[in-house]
Amino acid sequence: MTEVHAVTTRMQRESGILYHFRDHLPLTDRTPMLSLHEGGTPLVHAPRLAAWVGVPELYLKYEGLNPTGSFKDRGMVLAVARAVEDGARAVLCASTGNTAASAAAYAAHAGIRSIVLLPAGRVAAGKLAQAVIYGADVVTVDGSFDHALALALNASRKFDLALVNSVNPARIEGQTTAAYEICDALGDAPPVLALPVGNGGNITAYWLGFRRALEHGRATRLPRILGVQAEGAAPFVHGAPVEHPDTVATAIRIGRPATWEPAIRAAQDSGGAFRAVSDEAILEAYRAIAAHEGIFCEPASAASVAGLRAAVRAGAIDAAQQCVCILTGSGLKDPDTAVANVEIGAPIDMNDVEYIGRLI
Ligand code: AN7
Repeated sequence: MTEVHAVTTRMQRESGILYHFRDHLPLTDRTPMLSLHEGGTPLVHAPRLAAWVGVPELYLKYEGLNPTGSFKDRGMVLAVARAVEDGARAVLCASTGNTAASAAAYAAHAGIRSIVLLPAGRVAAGKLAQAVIYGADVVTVDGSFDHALALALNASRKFDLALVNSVNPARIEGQTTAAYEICDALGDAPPVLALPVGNGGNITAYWLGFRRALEHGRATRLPRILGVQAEGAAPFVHGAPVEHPDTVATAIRIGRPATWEPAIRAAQDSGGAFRAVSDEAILEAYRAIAAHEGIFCEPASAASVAGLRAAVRAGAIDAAQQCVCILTGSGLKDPDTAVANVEIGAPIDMNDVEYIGRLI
């Protein structure tokens, strides 16, 4: 083995959340230590966006820098590893897109098959492209995500397939690692944490992670958690399922969340709340995050910033505090939404240098 090879092999072996958080995750001697170098995402200081939101100090946890471009990789690496350990030859999930991309990638990396059920016509282009190219069996369902999830639950029972939706406890366990990383980066838990909520898995995982961080002395306090939903898909805000969920933030176009009670407890027990924001407010925040901080997230992720801004303006939270917003996915997942309302002018003459001068 060459020296370079030895170093890169070690880097691979000692990467990812299974290795880094091995003392905090449900691993056994037989769990394959899969890694695509997930986790370890940056917590970006965002002073210009803080002024726009109306808070003194704001950080963005940019989960779009995970290997498949979303936070799902943290839970998926563990869920797929446990499935492999249990002898599964295939994993199954329903998805608004990111779970499917992540499941397909980790299944490919582990050498097993993946079957992903997607709501027909409502999955962002990048996510669909990922699922296809990672080699998943992509099945579109004539219905919403909620129908696809019901079908996945049914099929997983009937055919004894490893379901890797967030009803799988390994998904939640893996996703707790983001809370540890935030505590380690800030030296404590932040007073306020805002994140987008769809199925309710991630808010459940963060609350569990912060409580464990407190127990282990990684933090001295717990954050208030603000769960943000899109107005057209806000079952946690209404306290009841939504029959026909709709929003530009297709990742969180979910009317019947799979994780209900634990998600509600996360908001309530933390002294936080759920809040709904309009699609206009989501897109405004989506542009502001990119323009003020140079970070391109997907629309669902921008709901966290839109919700925090709305809560500050409504006087619903004490604004004089350090805040963290979770940017759950990369903007490159959904290029169509970015360019939907942009007119690019006709090509200019190749010698028209004066055109550039007129721009400044
Ligand atoms: C970017 O991929 O449900 O409340 O099937 O992709 O844990 O569901 C995605 C959810 C937030 C909401 N931000 O998290 C799926 C899926 C992004 C997401 C959420 C999702 P949960």
